[in-house]
Amino acid sequence: MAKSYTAQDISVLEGLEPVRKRPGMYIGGTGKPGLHHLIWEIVDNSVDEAMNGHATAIEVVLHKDGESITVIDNGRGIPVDKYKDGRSVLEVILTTLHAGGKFDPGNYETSGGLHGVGSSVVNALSSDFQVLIKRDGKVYEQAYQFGKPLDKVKASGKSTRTGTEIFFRPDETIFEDISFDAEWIEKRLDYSAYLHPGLKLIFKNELTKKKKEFLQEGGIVELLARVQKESKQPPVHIDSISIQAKGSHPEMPRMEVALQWTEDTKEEILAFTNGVPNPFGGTHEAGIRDGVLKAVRAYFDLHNPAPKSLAISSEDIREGLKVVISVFLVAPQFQGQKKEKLNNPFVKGSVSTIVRQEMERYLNGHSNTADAICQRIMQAAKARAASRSAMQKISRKRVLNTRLNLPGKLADCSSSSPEESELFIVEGDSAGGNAKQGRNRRTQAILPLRGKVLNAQRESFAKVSVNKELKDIIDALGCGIGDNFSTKSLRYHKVILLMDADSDGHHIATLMLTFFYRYMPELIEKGHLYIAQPPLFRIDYGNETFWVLDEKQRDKILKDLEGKRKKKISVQRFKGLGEMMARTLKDTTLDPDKRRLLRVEIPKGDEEETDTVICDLMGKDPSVRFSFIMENAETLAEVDL
Ligand code: 0RA
Repeated sequence: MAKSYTAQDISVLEGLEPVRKRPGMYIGGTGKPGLHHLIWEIVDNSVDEAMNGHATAIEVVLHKDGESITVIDNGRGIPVDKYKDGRSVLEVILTTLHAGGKFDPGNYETSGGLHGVGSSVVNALSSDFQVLIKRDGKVYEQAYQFGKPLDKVKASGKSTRTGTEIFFRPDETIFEDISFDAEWIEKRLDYSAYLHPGLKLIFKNELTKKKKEFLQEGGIVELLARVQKESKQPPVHIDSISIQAKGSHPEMPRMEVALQWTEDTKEEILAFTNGVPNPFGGTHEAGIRDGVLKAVRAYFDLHNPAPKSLAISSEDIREGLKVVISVFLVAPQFQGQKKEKLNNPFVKGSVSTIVRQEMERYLNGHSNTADAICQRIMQAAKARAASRSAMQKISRKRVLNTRLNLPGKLADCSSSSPEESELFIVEGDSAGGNAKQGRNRRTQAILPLRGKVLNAQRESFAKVSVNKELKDIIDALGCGIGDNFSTKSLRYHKVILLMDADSDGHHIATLMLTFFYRYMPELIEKGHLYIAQPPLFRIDYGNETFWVLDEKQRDKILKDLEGKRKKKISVQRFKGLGEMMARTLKDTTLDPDKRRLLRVEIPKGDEEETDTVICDLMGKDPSVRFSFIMENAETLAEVDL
């Protein structure tokens, strides 16, 4: 039984003014993630109530306006009894900012130690906030605006049930946009269900009149199975390895891990603290990596499955490994306001020790599984060794003679000064042919891409470095790759992607961007990477010609011309670069005096975000990839050159 709770135990710390003054400090920002953070603050309180064993279901309602939310739980209900200053405890909780601290933990059996704390922040940032409590046979209600109560708590009826219902509408003067994204809410609830097995999470969307329920009895083992399925690659061993530890460290009452090797090349670790995802990992992620590496190395040392000549690196061990780790901490510390990264230093060692011990025990007790894992790791080590020797050959040749090593299909420029040289990477042979005819031979080189470009995000370094098309690009640029990259030997100071303005073209451009971002980030950082903008339409009006980039621009020009309506108007749509006359391509896209180029930039301060965006999108649905490049075309700096 928890110690009984009294109103006096809650100490008033601060008013809500600081929240309205600097919302970013409390919810990370006032953009879309910050807006949705309001929901998570409320839901997390209800989840806490459930984790303490007092609630079994939580419902999130997105109302018809798309701009307001209700969160309902069947917990004990926030207490409404009188606090020492005469106000109700409910009001104190909803108007007190518990800056960085927590309620006296002696009275609560919470894992996060922040019971009800975030609700005051949501209250402060809402133009309307209503709370309804069912408790002690009664219903109580209170309404707020901008964090200020409109009245006292009022008993409004009877109920045999208990629970808390919170309605809020974010303050539109604080947030950039207050419309919620149903998909975001759904995804978060979907994940939460795995982390709190047995807890029923309901999402009611009044916009679509749809209701979804998330309930996962299988917990993170089930989540891992889903991660593996989504990778579309078979597992290396059928049963995943799962570890549950209780009370190993006084500050970490619970920890759960599920892991499995797969034939996928990507390592994936989903990390959670107190049921909240940490997209940038942190000390629990570091701990699991360390523990797994140590356990596997110990197993290799004991059983010697690998030939002496085969060196096994930590990358080999991690290849294709899928992990879900969920830790529960009494006082979690995070880096970043949005709890993206766990920071408690003791967690690394603690997780590593438990994982190492449990994994070693498991491997030694399950020799079939252990064998399969060893084979998978050795396969990765062999592939890496093969690609390393291929890479060494490439760089040795380059030292001997850079020119000799150039790819056969490169039409190089005659200038040997990188400052004035440009490389056009062109999709397809026919487009490549046109570009060759239309180029300035002295300063412009053309490299046509024929085969399939690998998705550099999904494939291992080993595969990327032997892919013919990517290898040709590496050779043509002459500047090496990965750790060996150096702009000193870059042969062209402008590297320009020239692709069709259709979805295939966008796809290839996205794959190329991913490749450069992963393996030659400096090329982007130093401003050497560009995207060409070939026209999609040609409009002739008498003897005037307009080159038009997209539909929007076309419609605008046509509207203007309709107004005059004196001469004949004709519109031609280019099916692809291959169909364009060489002369046209030169005049619109190649000629430095007439063309427009987009310079590719990684937005400053957003490096981590760019990283996750690329990680998230490159693995999955092609339509998502398409919209990624379309949307981000706006964030590319536009330069006229
Ligand atoms: C403070 C004390 C108690 C419960 C809660 C807060 C509480 C907060 C939230 C927020 C959303 N749902 C909630 N449910 C409960 C303990 C009350 C007691 O001892 O009866």
